[in-house]
Amino acid sequence: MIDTIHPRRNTLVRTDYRGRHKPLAANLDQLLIVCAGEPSPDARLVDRYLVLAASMGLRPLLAMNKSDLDATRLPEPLQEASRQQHCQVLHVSASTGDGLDILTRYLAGNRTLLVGQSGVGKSSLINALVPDRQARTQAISEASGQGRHTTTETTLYPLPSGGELVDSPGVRILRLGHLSRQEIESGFSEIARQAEDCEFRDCEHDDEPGCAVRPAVEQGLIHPERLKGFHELLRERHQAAGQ
Ligand SMILES: Nc1nc2c(ncn2[C@@H]2O[C@H](COP(=O)(O)OP(=O)(O)O)[C@@H](O)[C@H]2O)c(=O)[nH]1
Ligand SMILES: [Mg+2]
Ligand SMILES: [Zn+2]
Repeated sequence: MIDTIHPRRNTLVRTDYRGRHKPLAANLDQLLIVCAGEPSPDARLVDRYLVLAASMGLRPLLAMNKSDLDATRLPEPLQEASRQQHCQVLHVSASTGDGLDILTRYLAGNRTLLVGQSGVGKSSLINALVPDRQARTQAISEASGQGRHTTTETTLYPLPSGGELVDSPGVRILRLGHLSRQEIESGFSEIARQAEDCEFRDCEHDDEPGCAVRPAVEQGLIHPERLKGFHELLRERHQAAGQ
């Protein structure tokens, strides 16, 4: 029986196609964005994760996994995005254990949500960081087969160093249309700063007169890919509002 629900610092919600919110996890501290050389990083998706982190007040971390395969440099738009959002970048390998000691230090004492494209090595990282995890997951998937729980269930893994890892497949469908303009801007700090000089408060930085963001892109002060990412989320917000 549920007696009381303690106040939550933040709640991660999944928005379904009807716009209904479902809570997936709460009281998170950090967002660990996992990338790899292969599959190659999707800058647009990382922008979305950074917006999710900023809108929830989570510290973003980016783990470039599979460092054993090749010298995986972060694509330039991603470097820029991490710099602007103060997102620490770590190079790790779930296979060799390289860099996991540093990652462990960042995870200690925090509740961290793990996100990233399929195939980047999220499960492998959990296996490497959480003792006995492999045995447990196998037992679960054998029992439930391809059942619906395996795709929607949120799992909280306690870490030996304190803190927890949260794996929530539901967050992979990352709809952000319900966010306010301000929340979207929180994931694009350099655009938000520049937008203070736009003539119109609701300037969309397209071809409005007196826009301060467009010229900043032309002068190389704002990366064009970042403005594209911002525009994509504004469009999504308009669509959600129109439904
Ligand atoms: N070489 C190498 N392969 C890795 C590493 N981490 C994961 N993989 C491989 O990448 C594939 C996808 O990993 P998985 O953990 O299932 O990714 P997930 O979809 O994000 O959970 C698997 O074949 C892993 O063995 C790594 O650090 N180095
Ligand atoms: Mg996986
Ligand atoms: Zn503007």
